[in-house]
Amino acid sequence: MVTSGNATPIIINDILYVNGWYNLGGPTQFDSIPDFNIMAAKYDANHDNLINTLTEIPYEIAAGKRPDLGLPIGDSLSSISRFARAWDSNKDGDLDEKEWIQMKKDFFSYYGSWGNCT
Ligand SMILES: [Ca+2]
Ligand SMILES: [Ca+2]
Repeated sequence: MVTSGNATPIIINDILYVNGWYNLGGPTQFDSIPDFNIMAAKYDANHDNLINTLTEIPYEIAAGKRPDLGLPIGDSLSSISRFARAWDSNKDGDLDEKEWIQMKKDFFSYYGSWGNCT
């Protein structure tokens, strides 16, 4: 994942200001995360109605994507599989529906209506 600084940092009144840009931070790069029932229907390999955070989330399901960059997939999307374990509140290795919904809400709360968190 690429990040870059775009301007000269300055200090005003002992505060350092740095302008930066996150490659997947704009609303046009935001992707939607499927609803839990769609995930369970497509990817719940062991049919326990839970989504295993290590084995049942395809890398391509992402919070943000930049296919226009022409970079390898690992450099052009922010996969949910990298972050999902943080929402495994009972630490059983799986996300149940409640945990999945909370993850979607948390991912998109900062971006307001930019993301699809229905
Ligand atoms: Ca499962
Ligand atoms: Ca869990």
